[in-house]
Amino acid sequence: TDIISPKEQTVVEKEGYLLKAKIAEGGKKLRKNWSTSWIVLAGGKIEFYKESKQPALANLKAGYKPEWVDLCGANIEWTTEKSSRKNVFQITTISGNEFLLQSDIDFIILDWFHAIKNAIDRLPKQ
Ligand code: I3P
Repeated sequence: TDIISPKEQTVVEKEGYLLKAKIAEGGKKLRKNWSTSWIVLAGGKIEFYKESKQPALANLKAGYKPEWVDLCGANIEWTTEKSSRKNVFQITTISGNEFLLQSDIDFIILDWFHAIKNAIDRLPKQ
């Protein structure tokens, strides 16, 4: 169709499945709940979709808004303390939201770490 979401006009730098757990909101600790998420890195932010991109696009037409993270001023670091899983890194936003992302596959999580770190480093710091 000719229907193009404004979102789709930003360049998608990377997308794919990772395990995600949000562990804090506005600095307040949340109960950890890992789930598979379709993750889209684009336009200085990360969007988290519950399903694959196709159902997600159908959702967009219905006005579905994915959860998203503003990477401006965010911090990214590997952590071995916040999970018993391997290959976990944490993203902390300026607003005090904390997310863990994980993949058992080394090159997948490494690619994601570097893509997100590069995106953060290209953005203004505040
Ligand atoms: C949590 C669940 C998580 C685990 C977390 C548990 O239990 O098992 O998978 O995190 O460990 O508390 P529940 O489902 O009862 O909330 P990891 O898989 O990342 O280790 P934690 O409390 O040490 O964070």
